[in-house]
Amino acid sequence: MIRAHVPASPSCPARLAEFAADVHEGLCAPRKMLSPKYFYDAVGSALFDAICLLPEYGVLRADDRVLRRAGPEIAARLGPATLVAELGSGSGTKTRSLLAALSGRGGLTYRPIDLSAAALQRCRREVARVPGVRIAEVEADFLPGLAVAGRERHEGERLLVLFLGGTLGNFERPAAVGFLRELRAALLPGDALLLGTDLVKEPDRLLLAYDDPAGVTAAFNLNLLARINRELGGDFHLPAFAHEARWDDGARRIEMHLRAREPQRVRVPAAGVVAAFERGETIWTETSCKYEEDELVALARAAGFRSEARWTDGEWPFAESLWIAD
Ligand code: AVJ
Repeated sequence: MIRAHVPASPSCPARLAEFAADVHEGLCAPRKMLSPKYFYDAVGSALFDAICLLPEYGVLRADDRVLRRAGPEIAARLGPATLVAELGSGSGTKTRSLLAALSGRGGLTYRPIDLSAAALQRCRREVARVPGVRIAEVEADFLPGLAVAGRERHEGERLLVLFLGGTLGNFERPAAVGFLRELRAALLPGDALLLGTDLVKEPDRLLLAYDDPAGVTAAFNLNLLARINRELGGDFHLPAFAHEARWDDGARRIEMHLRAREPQRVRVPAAGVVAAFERGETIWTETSCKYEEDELVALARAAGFRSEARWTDGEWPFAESLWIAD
């Protein structure tokens, strides 16, 4: 077997230790699982950008359309003097039009927060073209990153947090409320959250979006195992796992799994793991909850916000909600 000895994008030592600990916990659990936040190394971030180009995956285009349409109204409602922080900016393509609308009346500071240094580099290039925007990247997880970004706030300035693309869906519903409460605790009354959520739609459309015929999503999912091999010295044999997307109607969520095609044993030395797989056993790698529009107001209230406005896309049902911290 040919093995690359150089990681595609090496994590810093502290990050690597956390990755190792999470891989240990996830692969030793009775139901094996890995966190979707580890999808986004340099390769995974590029594969996600490719997913967003797929005709079957309407999420990003819907987000982008709604933001273009609502941008001027969002800017008018929020007024000038805004510090903008984005959780999980990725390459920032969908954010550009909104930043342009917001910076119309004077300069603004934009703090994209992402775990992927590669994505942040691309984000800087994308946003550099928007006049009046000063960009200062934060390479961190969401809430620690938000704490860093919030420290930059000037007297009387309002903080606008962007959480776009439907990423909230990665939390199970109860965990989503918990996360939004923690986010609220990092804000001051009057601060704003612009939240993108993918909406419930026909299961067939969703299944195609998460299991596209060209296999890009399969590659995105399998890259998580490749990353474990690269960064933690694992010996996952990728062809022995199959990508799988399922729709859970009761929980209104897509699940992504990696299914072992045959019984096998996998070693991940840097995580101190030897994991045995039965045939057909899966690693649960992602949850993507889909929301009903009428859940969103209650969600705002439960998290300590009031729901100020909402815009939706009809072509690919998707909602953009503007919430104000109480
Ligand atoms: C970036 C979390 C919004 O759940 O749709 C895309 C990630 N996973 N295809 C999503 C993803 C598979 C995406 N989010």
